[in-house]
Amino acid sequence: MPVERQTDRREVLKSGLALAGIAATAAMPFWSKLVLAQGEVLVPFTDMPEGYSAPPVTAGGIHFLDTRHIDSFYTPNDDFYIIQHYNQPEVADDDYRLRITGLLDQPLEFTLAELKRMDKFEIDAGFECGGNRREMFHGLIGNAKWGGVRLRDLLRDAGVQDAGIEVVFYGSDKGTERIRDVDVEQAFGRSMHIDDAQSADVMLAYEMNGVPLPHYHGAPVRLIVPGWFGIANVKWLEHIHVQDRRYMGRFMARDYVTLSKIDVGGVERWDERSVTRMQLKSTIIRVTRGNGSHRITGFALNDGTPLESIEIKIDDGPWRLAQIHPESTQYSWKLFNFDWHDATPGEHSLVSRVTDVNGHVQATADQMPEKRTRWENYAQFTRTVMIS
Ligand SMILES: Nc1nc2c(c(=O)[nH]1)N[C@H]1C(S)=C(S)[C@@H](COP(=O)(O)O)O[C@H]1N2
Ligand SMILES: [Mo]
Repeated sequence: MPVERQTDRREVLKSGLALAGIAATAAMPFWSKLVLAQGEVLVPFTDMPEGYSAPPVTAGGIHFLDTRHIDSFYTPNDDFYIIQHYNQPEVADDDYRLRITGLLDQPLEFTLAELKRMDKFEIDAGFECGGNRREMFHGLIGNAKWGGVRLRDLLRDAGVQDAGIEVVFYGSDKGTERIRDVDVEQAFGRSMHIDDAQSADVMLAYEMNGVPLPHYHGAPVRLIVPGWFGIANVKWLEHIHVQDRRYMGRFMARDYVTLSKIDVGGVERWDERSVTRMQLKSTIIRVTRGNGSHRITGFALNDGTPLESIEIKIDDGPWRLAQIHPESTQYSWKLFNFDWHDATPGEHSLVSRVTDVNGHVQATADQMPEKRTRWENYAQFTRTVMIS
């Protein structure tokens, strides 16, 4: 079947939505509220266990969304997913210090008050855990407005020397790691190439949705790397170090490493690479019924490349264009909906796919590389529902 998609570059460029990373064709004349209307009810997924629910937030625990209940563009702070690999350190605002060290003209140290006096930067960014997966119906996701300072402003003031090519970010949470046969204490650490670290969107956030960063999300300061998987966003950030060689800590080089068989310059190789930029992905999260019609809702995430379209396929029908939520911005999640007017009683399969402006289309399960690790699950995800 032909894809319902018209690309008129002029239209796209004219539209303010193009700046928000959405092609004009994917914008829509209407978008009803994310909150269910009076009388609108969830249609049961037959691929979901009866009584399914997401666990509540608990100290030290992990939390994920019951994606059927997403009803706001910004995820409420107390429902945003939570993942940490060590402890959840408590850092008092007054005791907080951020140190920037390494191959710099001027090593720097900041208090929280000093960071707050600098030029403020805000950005909408949604992200998912690299380990997000179907078992939790892809609920390791969230979208927030982050407020803080640009990392590149701090790096500029510190003066990165030519030899400084790698920027390492350490949290104040620590654990014991067995490396070969030695136990050593390690802080949570991640790194980036200096060019990535100096991009205009990378920031140190002390606010989440307009209030101070909550404890579980890394208070008082965390890194936010828009367009990257959650693992990049180091919480409880206390130390940034610029060095002349690759950092090979657990979360860069051993864990959050995708092992997959891919084409490497014409040779099929088992490749290992760090989980970094988000993959092109969309997922259907709910189906509702109200006012005599059905509505399919979902989310899409990617690395910030503008989107061309999000489409829905019902059973063996054609791909049909879904509508993207108008608040969407380049790095936010893109919530989408599709009004399904011709639903018939019985069980149906539903799947979404997202396409970016470079023509990359979300992979089907069959098109996914052979993969042996649990990270980066971005294949098209078929859901089944029972229409009564
Ligand atoms: N210091 C620290 N930062 C961390 C982690 C961690 O264990 N320690 N977990 C990472 C992972 S794997 C994810 S998915 C995100 C989750 O951020 P959130 O808990 O605010 O949603 O934080 C990242 N930052
Ligand atoms: Mo994660």
